[in-house]
Amino acid sequence: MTPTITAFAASPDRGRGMARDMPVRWAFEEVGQPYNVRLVSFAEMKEPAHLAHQPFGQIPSYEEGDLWLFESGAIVFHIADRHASLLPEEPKARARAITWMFAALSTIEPVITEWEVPEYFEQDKPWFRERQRLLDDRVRKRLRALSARLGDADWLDGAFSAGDLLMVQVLRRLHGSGLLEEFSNLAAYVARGEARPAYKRAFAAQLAVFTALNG
Ligand code: GTB
Repeated sequence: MTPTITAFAASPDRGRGMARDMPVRWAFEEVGQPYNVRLVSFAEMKEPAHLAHQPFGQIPSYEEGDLWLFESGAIVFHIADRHASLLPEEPKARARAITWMFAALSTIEPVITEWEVPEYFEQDKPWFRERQRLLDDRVRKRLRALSARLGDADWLDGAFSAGDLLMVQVLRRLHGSGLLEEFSNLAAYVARGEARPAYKRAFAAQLAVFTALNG
């Protein structure tokens, strides 16, 4: 059965691949699983039909027969778990790759999300610069540790895995900040992820939604 995911009918990111359907699309493309997309408006996301399957009224959700999932990380894990190529077979290597999935979402993403708040919503506040410096340093602290661990390797633990997929997707949110570029191996790591054919197909698919709407 072909799974169906939900995505923004009109993504506020204007097709930059920042919404959470992007890692799910990317995972599908990596494993070669065809998928359908149901586009939803902000109003539809808050209706009972959607809330029954995504309790927070957000995208993405995932439907495959009578299985409904939400949380992009859980969906990426589900896809990776059911197909070869995004998680190693060997149990310890698999556990380490899953650890990197959690690291992306639990250790790296929170400091980036916190960093985005004043960046996007509070630039008019008198304390903006001071807060921005503080949050820049919190992001740097995590990037420094990640950069030290990655070293000159291509991926975080052996072959490209779902851990790298989520990590690259999270780090992409720093594009344009200059912070990523302070760590040349991390900037190269993100570029390597974005150069993957599966990433490019996923990016093009979500961009096509924006282009169809806006010309
Ligand atoms: N933890 C959940 C997951 O990973 O699935 C988070 C899901 C989530 O945040 N979904 C957002 C959503 O549905 C879209 S992706 N928001 C609508 C709502 O809450 O009412 C977050 C997002 C939105 C916009 C941009 N952007 O414009 O750049 C980037 C990311």
